Amino acid sequence: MDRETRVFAESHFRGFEGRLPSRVCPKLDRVDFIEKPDSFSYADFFKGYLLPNLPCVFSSAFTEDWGSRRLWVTPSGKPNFDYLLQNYGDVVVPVANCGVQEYNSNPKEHMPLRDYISYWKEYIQGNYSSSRGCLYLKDWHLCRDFSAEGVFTLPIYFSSDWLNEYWDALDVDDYRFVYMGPAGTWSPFHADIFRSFSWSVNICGRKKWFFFPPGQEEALRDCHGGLPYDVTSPTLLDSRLHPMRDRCGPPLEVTQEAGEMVFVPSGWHHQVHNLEDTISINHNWVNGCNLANMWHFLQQELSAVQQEVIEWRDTMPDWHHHCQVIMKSCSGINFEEFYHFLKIIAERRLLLLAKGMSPGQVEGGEDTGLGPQQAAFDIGRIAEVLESVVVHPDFQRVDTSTFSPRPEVLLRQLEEAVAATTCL
Ligand SMILES: O=C(O)CCC(=O)C(=O)O
Ligand SMILES: [Fe+2]
Repeated sequence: MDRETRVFAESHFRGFEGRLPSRVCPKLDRVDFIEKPDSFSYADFFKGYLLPNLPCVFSSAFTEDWGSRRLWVTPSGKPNFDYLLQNYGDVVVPVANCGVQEYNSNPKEHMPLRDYISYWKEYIQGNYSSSRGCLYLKDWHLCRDFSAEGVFTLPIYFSSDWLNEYWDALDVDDYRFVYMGPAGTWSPFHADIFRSFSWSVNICGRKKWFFFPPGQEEALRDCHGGLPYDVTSPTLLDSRLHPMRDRCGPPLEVTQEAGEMVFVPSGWHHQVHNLEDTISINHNWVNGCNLANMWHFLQQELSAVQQEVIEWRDTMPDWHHHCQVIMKSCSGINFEEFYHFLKIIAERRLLLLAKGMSPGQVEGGEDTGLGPQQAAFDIGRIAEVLESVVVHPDFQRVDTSTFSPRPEVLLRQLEEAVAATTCL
């Protein structure tokens, strides 16, 4: 990141004064298409899409040199089943049944990739129908199971990715996925985990996306307050079932072709349909631009848990602690782990700046690859969110006595670093 972009970004966030940036969205009637890699810089993406939280599509030129686009695909553009079987046949993958609705999602089972590919071939032979239903391989952690070297190259635009940086540092999990399925498979209406961003590249095939800017989903709720499962369903036109539907504009529609890369902004609800046999690589990611959205989402999640178990509040001595335990099991993270996430990223950035700012080492920045200006920006964003975390009554109830450093100490270190980097 260059200095001018950092100054621009910091004044962008100052302008919001604590309001959530993702809630402010201009009316859009189309999604920008970025044609040429050579004339589109990280700063262009950062200022044009990441900061304003707007979707865009990158042309297939951006992924031309990915190994998966050669090796996973036949010359006629279909999934290369033989290659996938030879290289990954034994791995056990999660598979969703698109024909069965379970709440607002689909039930999942696990099977070896070779069994899924047998099913897929049968499905094609059966004219895109099978007694086993419509099965979609979703959320396969390819990078956790295999080296993904040569499969894809992380585009620089998406390289400030704290979620995967955090999980890599802990060596437990990641948010890097492969999806594959025949024409007709689809992902129901949702916003991404923790209000993360996502990026998605079609290795082969085509997808149709329906996007709604943050907040618009409220008008799609049914008369019981539930969000729709399928926004293309004719039931949405029934005003008794969806009384606020006419307050929501039509979705932004995008058709993503083979090789193209879609940027999904934070908190935008979307629904995705595979129009052909499709394989995609999708990552979820969080950074300084959507960190406040993640924190806001976690507060909402805790409130929802508290509402569910409110009747026990006065009789259960450690009710607040139980709410955090339930939150962790339902959402995958609670306030304690969120602090740990902030701490890991903050300490890595402080270290980077300490190295980067010493004489002769200004170009140091090997961790994010984005240099000291990015590190300084990151520290400012973490400081702002941590300031809100430490005064939150439910965080104050968390036992932080064994945390190292204590949250107030980390906050002070960050504030000192912010002051020291103003003229960087
Ligand atoms: O491709 C799909 O089926 C879903 C992708 C998605 O929801 C995402 O990348 O956020
Ligand atoms: Fe998504």
